Amino acid sequence: MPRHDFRSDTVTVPTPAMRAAIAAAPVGDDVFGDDPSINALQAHVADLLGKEAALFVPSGTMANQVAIRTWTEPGDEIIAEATAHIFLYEGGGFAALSGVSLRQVPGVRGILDPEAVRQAVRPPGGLSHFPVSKLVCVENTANRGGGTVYPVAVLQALGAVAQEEGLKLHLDGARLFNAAVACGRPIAELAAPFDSISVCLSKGLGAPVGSVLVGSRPFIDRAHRFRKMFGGGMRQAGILAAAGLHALEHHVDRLADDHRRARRIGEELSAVKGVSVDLGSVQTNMVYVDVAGTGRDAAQWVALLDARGIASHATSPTSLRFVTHLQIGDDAVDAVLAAFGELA
Ligand code: TLP
Repeated sequence: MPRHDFRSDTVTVPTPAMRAAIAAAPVGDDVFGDDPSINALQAHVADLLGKEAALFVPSGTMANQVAIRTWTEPGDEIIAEATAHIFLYEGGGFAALSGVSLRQVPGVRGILDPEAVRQAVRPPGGLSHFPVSKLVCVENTANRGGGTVYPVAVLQALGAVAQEEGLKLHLDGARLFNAAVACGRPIAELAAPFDSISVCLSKGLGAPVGSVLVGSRPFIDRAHRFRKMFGGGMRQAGILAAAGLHALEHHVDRLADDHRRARRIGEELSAVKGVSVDLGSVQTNMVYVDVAGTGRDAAQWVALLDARGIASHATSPTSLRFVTHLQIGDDAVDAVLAAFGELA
């Protein structure tokens, strides 16, 4: 039975054409700055995002953690949305690796309100009691929000708040290309308000490994030191960069297909008895499905679907997540809809 893997867009495997690009990649020792494929990728992503420089790192987690460490000192505080990946899913790295506290600001569908961020900033130069607010972290798309996309005006307002309050602004853009495709704006426009941005090549874009951290030349020069400290200085990793360059050339526009398929899952499942989907949150390649009304919990649904060759992920006792990606076609979507039709 074919296995349709909806657990995450991290499960993609390289296409034959990507494997050919990997095989042909010129490589060198990147700790010496000698890898032509990595240098080409870094220059290309910096240019795409309208920033001066970029740094290739093994994972989205490392890109975020290097950014946090580069902008802060122990005892500082960072601000993030209450369900941010940096807070929930990075092993407490902000505390362990940078020694900072994290102030959570609840958003709506994962989207921060700029004025709520302003309220969360510690009073400057005041009592010695407070940590020092240094950095605001934004996630676009917002994963736990449903894969939601920030309106450009909100990004600009966050930029203004950060500037007025004297804070730096970091973007966890693990799925920034999904956001750009969904809202039809140039990716540089979405990146413009930010001092640093991390983007992932190994999610919907389909590269096997790799993320890129982007910012000003002085920021990236300092980030180099922390990438090495965190063990992310790789050697002939141009074979990975070549996969990333291939993905950027061939797999960006097709993200619209992933979004269309997620939307179809959301719309059709929301009509199934006992199932509910917040359709307003289905904006890109994710669908969170509430199964509370079906008489089965999320773990039972995962097991039932698994027996039919469909892998999904329980994100709470009552919620399942389906993520569409490079290896999910219309047949896989049909299989999910048929399974719910028969089992619900
Ligand atoms: N997200 C993964 C899991 O870690 C939850 C997923 O399946 O969605 N930022 C965001 C917004 C992410 O969603 C992820 C991965 C990362 C960063 C981390 O990327 P990696 O896995 O490359 O460290």
